[in-house]
Amino acid sequence: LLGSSPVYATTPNLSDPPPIEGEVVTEDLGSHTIRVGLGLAETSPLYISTRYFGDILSERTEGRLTVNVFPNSQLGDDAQMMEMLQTGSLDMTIPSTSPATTYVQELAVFDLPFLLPTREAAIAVLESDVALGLLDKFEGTGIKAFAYHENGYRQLTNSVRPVESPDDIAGLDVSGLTIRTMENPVQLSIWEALGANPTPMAFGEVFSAMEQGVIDGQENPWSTILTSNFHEVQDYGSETRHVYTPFIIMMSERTWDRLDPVYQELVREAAQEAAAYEIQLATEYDDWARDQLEERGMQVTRLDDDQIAAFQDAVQPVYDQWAPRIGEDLIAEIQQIVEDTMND
Ligand code: TK8
Repeated sequence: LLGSSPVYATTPNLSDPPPIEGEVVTEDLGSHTIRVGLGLAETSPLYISTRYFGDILSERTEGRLTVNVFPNSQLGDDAQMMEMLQTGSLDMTIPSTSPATTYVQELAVFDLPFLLPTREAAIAVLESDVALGLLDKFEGTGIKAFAYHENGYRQLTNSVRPVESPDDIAGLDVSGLTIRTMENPVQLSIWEALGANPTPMAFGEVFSAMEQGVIDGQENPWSTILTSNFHEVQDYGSETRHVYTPFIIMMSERTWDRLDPVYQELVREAAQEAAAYEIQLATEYDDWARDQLEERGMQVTRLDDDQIAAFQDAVQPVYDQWAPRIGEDLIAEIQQIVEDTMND
């Protein structure tokens, strides 16, 4: 369960969604209610953009397609919701790539630490043919994947001590931090390399695990840390930016098959438009969320380049261990996009 405090009244100066234009399908091609399950809270950029996704669809079908959004992991966690797509008991979800590697192993490229150094490069990668090609690999799983959304740069929080270096995680004279990781073997390797006691866990259980002291900390983008009220149980944050993992907007193939091809095309387009809006919102939310966390009492440690380099050095074994399995060529292609973007 997520924190219990009321939804925040304050939100950043978020851009309004782009006006919904495009052709309206006036012909009755059937009525459908599409249920979308999300792990994050109602205040998250992801929830806001998913509501926009629904608005686009109902606008363009004169209300024949409607979207109901279920936030806060109330229908299950990422892994469970993907299984529900396969059986057809849920229509859509937008999970992180990390648990989705169960279906498409190559998506673990996004789990590699410090791969996408700037947001500009990261977004170029999300929109690239290389990354979009990975979504085609869901073929045959019972899931149709449409587009990436931003989750964002992941940052470390904990309830024990400020963290400036991997040594602070490992603890020299004291015990190492117990850190919740996503359910993914590369994530586990990262936190082992940093000297933590990594504990894989579904996102929906993280708040209470921290509240009960089962774990010392977790890592997620500032926006998720804020909108999930993690600062209520985490005194320290560190701006590590160690991983940039995206979300994927996806649909049950059973639902897809029930839709008229005209509606299928609308769903695909709306997913892309929602993704573009979400990436914009997530970008606007990020620094603002960090500042809000500080205002709400979290001690946030900024790290300089040398300090970040110490984290980078410590996680080098993760590349040695995983690059061959993820695919050296795929990694090189992504690195090339990053380089091209940075040289522009
Ligand atoms: C939400 C998750 C979450 C992810 C995690 O369903 O598990 O920490 O960052 O946002 O996908």
